[in-house]
Amino acid sequence: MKTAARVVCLLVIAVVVYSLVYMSFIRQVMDSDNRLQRPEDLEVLRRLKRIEDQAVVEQKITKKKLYPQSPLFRSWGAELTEEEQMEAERHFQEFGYNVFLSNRLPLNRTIPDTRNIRCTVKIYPKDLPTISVILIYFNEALSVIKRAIRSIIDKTPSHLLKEIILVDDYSSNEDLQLALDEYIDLINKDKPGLIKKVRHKRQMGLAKARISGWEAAAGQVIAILDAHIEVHMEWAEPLLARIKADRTVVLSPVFDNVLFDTLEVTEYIPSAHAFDWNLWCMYESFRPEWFKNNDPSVPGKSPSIMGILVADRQFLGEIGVLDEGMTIYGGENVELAIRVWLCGGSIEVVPCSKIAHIEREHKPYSPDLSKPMIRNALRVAEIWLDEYKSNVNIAWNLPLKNHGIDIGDVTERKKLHEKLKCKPFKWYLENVYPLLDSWEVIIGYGVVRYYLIERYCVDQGEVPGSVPILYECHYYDPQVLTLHLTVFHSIVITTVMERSTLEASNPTRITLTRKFIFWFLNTNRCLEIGQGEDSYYHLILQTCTGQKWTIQHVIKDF
Ligand SMILES: [Mn+2]
Repeated sequence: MKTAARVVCLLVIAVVVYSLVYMSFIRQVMDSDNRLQRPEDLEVLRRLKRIEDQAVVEQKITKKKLYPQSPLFRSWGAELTEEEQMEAERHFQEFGYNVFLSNRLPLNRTIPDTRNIRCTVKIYPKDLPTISVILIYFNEALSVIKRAIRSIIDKTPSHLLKEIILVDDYSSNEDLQLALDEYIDLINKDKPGLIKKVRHKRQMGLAKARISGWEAAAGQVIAILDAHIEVHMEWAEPLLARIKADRTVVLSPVFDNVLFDTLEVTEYIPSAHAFDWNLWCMYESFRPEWFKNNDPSVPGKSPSIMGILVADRQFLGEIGVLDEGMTIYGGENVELAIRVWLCGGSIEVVPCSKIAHIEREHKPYSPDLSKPMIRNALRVAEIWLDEYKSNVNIAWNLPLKNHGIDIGDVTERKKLHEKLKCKPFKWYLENVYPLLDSWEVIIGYGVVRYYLIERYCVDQGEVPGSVPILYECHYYDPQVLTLHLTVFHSIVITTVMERSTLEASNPTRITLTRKFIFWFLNTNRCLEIGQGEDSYYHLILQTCTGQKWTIQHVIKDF
């Protein structure tokens, strides 16, 4: 008993001592907090902070900004010396992204895993088809290509990676010859034959470069990628598993955006790929069926493909790979997409496969890409769009006949169309891409001119919230309008880009007679021109005085 009482007594003493020590500690902390709260101390702290800030500001001021207008230096590079700025800007002008920074980042840098949580727990079969990864480039920065190669080797299971094929579309950069070859040799020493290089003897454009890669490939599956990418972990498995299940699907991974200036990776949410009648690419929502899955990791059907593509090598061959007749840039991906859908396959975007892709600030191919874009779009229209082909003319504001643009020989591709027994384009519009407006109600398009002063056109005006204005004709988008037949004898005027109305929430109704257009709103006023106090002519709404307008191209006489 005595021992037990002693133990209890000792325990009580221990608790009391511990409590006292603990409380004094708390007091001290509170005291020190109080001390910091005293006004005189706060003032000292504030002064110290001011001095510190001043020092930082002064340090920044000493670095003169050489290129205040350059997009490269908007949020990056404040601490660079003048020499470094010059180097960075020179590279940026040449490539459209931050090569200076790329050269200083590790080739195997870590990028954030942006996949949906459901992707991270998926388990894929071990016996997947092998993959040949094809990287297409024209004057790409060496460190960017090296990083692409590094990421593919590090993040693709080695038993699945058949090879990496570099396709150089006749780059002029010297370091893409010797210095790149040295890097290739270094890797091939470890893994003989892993990296191959195909170099064009003249520039042949994106479509031909992709075909060259396909021709050189031996893997069961091919992935045709840009060279300014880094693949994410487990990028290949979801693609290979999907193609193993169905060899007729052509797939796109989801791109994350690598900012052209800081090279930071920002997440893009998976969505379908689509295009407008210019055949410009854009993102589009997945179809309602996809949302019914309630699972963002499931592949979704897509009307089109942006350009990066993964497919069964043989299946792609069977349906005609890519159209060799496409030049430089643009439209070749839309051609592939339409052909895949019409001739026995389908296109899907795979959310669990992610690739970080640098979106350049400017493209180095050629200063004006609209020429090859138009030519390629007309070529796609001629081969695939059937009765809808004139929509491409409307979208680019070209006459329906005799546009005078050489689209090359299309007989081979038309033969392919017949041989594969492809469905009509109408089926595609109805079943694959119902969101693309078929434009069947358009009866006229082009610029709208005042009949007496042909120099001036109706112009969409400033966007957003545009109020149309009278402006010297330049024949570009904000002046290219389409006349839509909506109700009998009355049409709504919209631009190709965006609906523009003269009075908010009140579509402009116009009555038509023959080739002259009289404008007339619900209020019985007309769109006319009138001289303002500044002696210039302005677009005005007034009681109709019989002024007339003409539209550049008439589809149906009205
Ligand atoms: Mn790209």
